[in-house]
Amino acid sequence: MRKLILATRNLDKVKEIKEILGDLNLEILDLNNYSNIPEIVEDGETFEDNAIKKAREVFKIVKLPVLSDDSGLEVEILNNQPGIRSARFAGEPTNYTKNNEKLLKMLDNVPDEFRKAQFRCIVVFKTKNEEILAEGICKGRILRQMRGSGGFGYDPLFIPDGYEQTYAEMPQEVKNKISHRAIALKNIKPFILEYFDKI
Ligand code: ITT
Repeated sequence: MRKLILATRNLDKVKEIKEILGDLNLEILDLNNYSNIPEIVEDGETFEDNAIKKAREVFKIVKLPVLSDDSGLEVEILNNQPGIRSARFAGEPTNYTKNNEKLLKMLDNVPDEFRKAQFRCIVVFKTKNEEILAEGICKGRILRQMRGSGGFGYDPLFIPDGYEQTYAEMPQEVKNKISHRAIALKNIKPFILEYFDKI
């Protein structure tokens, strides 16, 4: 039974994870398929804490291999804010446009050379006997206005180092090769493959 449960309700993440893990020949479900799983309170102090918590809570209920993703944007001059608060930066419920507007306002008078930022993603693969963590980081900078309509979240404001387009302007296949999420998943893929090849 090659079933993997994504410990997320965020459909933007689900879409990217499914595209990136598409070659693994797995049946991938997410929490939108499990209405009995309550909202998980993300009260950890790090991406690792939150990713582990999501993986453990979902595993307890589904008892199938679980993959969680905790991710966000760290802006250097803002002491790595919004960080673990990226989803709800401008308040609840998550609103990507308001989050981007708040970020732009906070960086209003900040010159280009101080607009360095990075996306970070921690993924956790949890099975009955194992709990494996992997990380992916993508460094770049924050623009002065939103550009592009692809992707999600802070994508219209983020240009990865070595590129001219924002995450939201580049083709999704390119984002899925270079992104923080792509790197984290590339690092954890061998462990997922090993598990499913063994059973
Ligand atoms: P789950 O906890 O259900 O997985 P969530 O959206 O609450 O969903 P996080 O707590 O990990 O997930 O917060 C992720 C936020 O970080 C997301 O809402 C975006 O604001 C930002 N983010 C993460 N990855 C991103 C990406 O690839 N592009 C743009 N923004 C991203």
